[in-house]
Amino acid sequence: MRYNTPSYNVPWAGMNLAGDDADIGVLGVPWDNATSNRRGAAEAPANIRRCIACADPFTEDGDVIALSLKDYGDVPRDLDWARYFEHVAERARHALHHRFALFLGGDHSVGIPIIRAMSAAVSEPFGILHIDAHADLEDEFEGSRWSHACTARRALENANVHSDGYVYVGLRAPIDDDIRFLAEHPEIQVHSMRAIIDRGIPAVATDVIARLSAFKQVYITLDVDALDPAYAPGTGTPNAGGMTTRELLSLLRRVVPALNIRAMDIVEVAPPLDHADITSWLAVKVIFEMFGMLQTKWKKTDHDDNQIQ
Ligand SMILES: [Mn+2]
Repeated sequence: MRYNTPSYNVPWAGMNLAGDDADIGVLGVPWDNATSNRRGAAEAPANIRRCIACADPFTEDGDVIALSLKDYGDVPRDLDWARYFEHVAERARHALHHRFALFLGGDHSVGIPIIRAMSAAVSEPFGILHIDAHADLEDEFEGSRWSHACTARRALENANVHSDGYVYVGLRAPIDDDIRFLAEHPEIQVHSMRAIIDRGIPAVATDVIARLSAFKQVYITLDVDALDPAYAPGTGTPNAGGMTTRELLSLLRRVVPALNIRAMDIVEVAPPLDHADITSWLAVKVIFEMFGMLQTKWKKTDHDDNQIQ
């Protein structure tokens, strides 16, 4: 693909928009009824797409993003929470037909139907890399089992999600059930924010890869509040003392080539709480770098496959 025109106001920065055989499937889930503090995450999918339309389709290595992409749009608003989650799971199933699925939240509760759909779509257990300030292991929060504080707990109830395939990076805000559940499940790998600072990202990434390489497929759930509010201020439940953008990118740069990342969500971006779209642009950066890493990896594996044939 040749890139020769500035892409202002061009959907997906002029990436190759294709049909059902596209490399990547994208689904927006504009839902923030489950947030416990400040809302606004429902505006993220539209705002992230708006930012992307003003970006250039390059990675920071200078690679043009030449992957094909199908955008399934947003799951339309529905005030019936159960019905909405059914629709999310149904639409997620379509996005998961692609080689890589990208889900744009929404608050973190949208991970509940998406991970359920992922569990139904695969035939064996898959790993989850959960990057977050919070463990989201509450059995119930504010009277609901679908709070954004319950996402990991609900994820672990799926047939193909096992606690020994669950890895956290960035934790620094444990509460009630988080503390109890993690004490009862020492097999869950936890890299707290303090451990990340003490050990550094390369050592953490090595442990993440060692654990999750036992799984043929891995799902990444990225809550932007894993980052320090200095880097991601536009989020509903910020927590100081988090990762830098570069630490996050460094982690992804190590784990993505080493594991088969099948799908990813980016949740809790809340544009109304943001400043100068810093947090939406962070999401754009992560998305473009992810696409670049997948593209490089697929080019190599497809080439190797062809060599074998
Ligand atoms: Mn969080």
